[in-house]
Order: sequence, then structure tokens, then C-alpha cells
Amino acid sequence: MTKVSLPAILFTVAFAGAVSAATAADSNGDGVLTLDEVQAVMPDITAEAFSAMDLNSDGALDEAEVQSAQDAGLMPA
Ligand SMILES: [Ca+2]
Ligand SMILES: [Ca+2]
Repeated sequence: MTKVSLPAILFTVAFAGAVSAATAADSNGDGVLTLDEVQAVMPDITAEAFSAMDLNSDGALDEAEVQSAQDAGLMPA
């Protein structure tokens, strides 16, 4: 078990593994996560942390960037 916040755990449990917290964070369903979408689910993630995860600096996290962030422990899976 990786170290994640209680809300993140509850969120993950609520979706029973069908979708990850990151996927569920995509509130407009466009396949990428903006800073607002990330912070709505994971308020601990700062703009600075988001920028570090946004590898191509386009202002959104795509699936590969989310996976990299999760692999690096920057975002709960
Ligand atoms: Ca989105
Ligand atoms: Ca990006």
C-alpha cells in the first residue's frame, strides 16, 4: 500500500478499482486532466507539482503523464 491521503483511499474504494482516482478526476471527460480537475480530487497537489507532472508543458496531464506521475509517487494511483 502506497502512502495516500484518507480521502484518496475513500475515493479509490468507492470506485472499487473500476477506474483510478486520476481517471475519475477527468470531470469533463476529455481524456486529460487540468490543474483544476486534479485539485478537485487531490487538493494537496500544488500548481508547482502539477507543472512537474506536465512533462510536455501543455497545461494538461495526458494518460502517459498521469502514469509517470503515479509511477513516481507524485499522484495516488
Ligand atoms: Ca479533463
Ligand atoms: Ca501534458
